[in-house]
Amino acid sequence: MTDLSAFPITRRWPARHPDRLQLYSFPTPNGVKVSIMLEEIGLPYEAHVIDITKNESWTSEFLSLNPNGKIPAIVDPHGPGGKALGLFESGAILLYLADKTGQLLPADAALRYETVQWVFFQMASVGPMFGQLGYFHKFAGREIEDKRPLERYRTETERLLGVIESRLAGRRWIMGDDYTIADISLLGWVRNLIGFYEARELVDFDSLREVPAWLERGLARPAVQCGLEIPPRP
Ligand SMILES: N[C@@H](CCC(=O)N[C@@H](CS)C(=O)NCC(=O)O)C(=O)O
Repeated sequence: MTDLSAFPITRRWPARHPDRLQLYSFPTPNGVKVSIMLEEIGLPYEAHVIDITKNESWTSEFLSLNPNGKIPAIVDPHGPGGKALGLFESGAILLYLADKTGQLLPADAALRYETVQWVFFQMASVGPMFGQLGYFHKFAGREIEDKRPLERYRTETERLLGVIESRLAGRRWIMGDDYTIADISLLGWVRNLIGFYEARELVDFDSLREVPAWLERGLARPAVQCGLEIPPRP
């Protein structure tokens, strides 16, 4: 039987199936990247809900796995060299799972780096900028009278949507015919922007052609539908 006792997180969130990959997450745009990926690749896993609305990602047990206090994080009992591996940062986890299973990341070196480039684009630009737009449009920031921060993130979000729109022209997925981790990294964020953040009109989403069609294709995938709900909200 696999022993995960070296990971203090398992004391608060015990593994019922320690030989399965352990996912610590919440169904947010960053969290669902990993659950969608796991559903797509068919790797057995056990999902633990880390309720970020109750600050559970700031508990000492969670911080022992991710000192940055953010979901998602994983423990793979069957990591490199057969040793258990803990990992945080959704982009790093997507790359790890793609490498581990040989799925959703092209084997050709040039195409691989092109895919990684789009994952980094999501991590460095789309996530942080859309997230700030959400804060200033829907959450506490909307009370702020000075609308310059909202305007700054609205403009930047529209610009980033334009980058994705251009990339998708003539392509079914970000990398063309093949659905990859680049799509997985972006789908939840674009969905969240027009859904949970209620920014559809604000960013003139309906003026786009390629992005809405790509989002619809992505959301039609059974693994995406399933992953979006994992782990279920308490
Ligand atoms: N760059 C990180 C960002 C993770 C992140 O921001 N997670 C948010 C949820 S989407 C979180 O855990 N927030 C809880 C908090 O800050 O209290 C990643 O992609 O994994």
